[in-house]
Amino acid sequence: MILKEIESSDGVLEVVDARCPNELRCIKLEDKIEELGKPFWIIINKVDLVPKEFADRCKKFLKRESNAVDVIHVSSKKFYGFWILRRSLKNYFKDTDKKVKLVLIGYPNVGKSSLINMLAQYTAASTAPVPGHTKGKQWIRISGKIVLSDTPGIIPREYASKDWAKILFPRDVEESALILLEKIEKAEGSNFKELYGFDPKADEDTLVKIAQRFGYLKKGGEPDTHRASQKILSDWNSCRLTAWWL
Ligand SMILES: Nc1nc2c(ncn2[C@@H]2O[C@H](COP(=O)(O)OP(=O)(O)OP(=O)(O)O)[C@@H](O)[C@H]2O)c(=O)[nH]1
Ligand SMILES: [Mg+2]
Repeated sequence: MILKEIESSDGVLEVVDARCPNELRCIKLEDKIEELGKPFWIIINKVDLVPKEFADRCKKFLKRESNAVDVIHVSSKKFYGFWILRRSLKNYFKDTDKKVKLVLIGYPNVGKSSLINMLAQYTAASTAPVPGHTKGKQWIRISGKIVLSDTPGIIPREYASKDWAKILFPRDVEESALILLEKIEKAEGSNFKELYGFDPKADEDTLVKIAQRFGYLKKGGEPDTHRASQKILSDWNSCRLTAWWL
């Protein structure tokens, strides 16, 4: 499904989360994109959630380690990055006469929809359907000839590493929360202590402490670690909880 979208495009915007940009890129898919002969950009979204020094270091790292045409910082929340992205795209396609159709892809929760909304706001007056495509599909006009599909491609579970498959597509929330906690425990920095009142540690006791702190108790007063796990995952997904690592 996602491969079809990529195949019928002229280029791909791969969105990653600034909190852990290298772990949330999909190298397997990048290789496929290259095999198909398409250019791709890595878009580091949510840069407002990490220190600037860290974001800059990630950008340098990804420029060196990947075959992306360019690596761009954006924050869909702060409306940052549109013009830099547009300049990079225009520059790459400057010798092309025909229309350029781009597709945006990324794992769940990296901010694909937010980013599309941000881009659409810059170009609100100029979104237009392109003939010959599924009815209802809208194209966001980035420049005169460059358009982006407003329907992002979600990278499926099969492409994710074992850890991220469990965090992003959770089945057993306690297990998922502990895997995320382990990453946060080893992170370069985080606001975990500010949010929960103690240092992050990937163990059952942390879930118990969170349950007690927020009053998540089962009948009989036993701490509800299931709800505590849901809280950690939801704070991470809603970006209240931040932590960063390469
Ligand atoms: N701080 C911050 N939060 C962001 C930014 N972009 C997105 N978010 C938040 O990240 C969460 C996920 O954003 P979405 O745009 O829904 O992500 P998505 O990739 O479309 O997610 P799925 O549709 O589930 O695949 C939401 O809580 C957003 O508010 C950003 O630049 N900065
Ligand atoms: Mg979405």
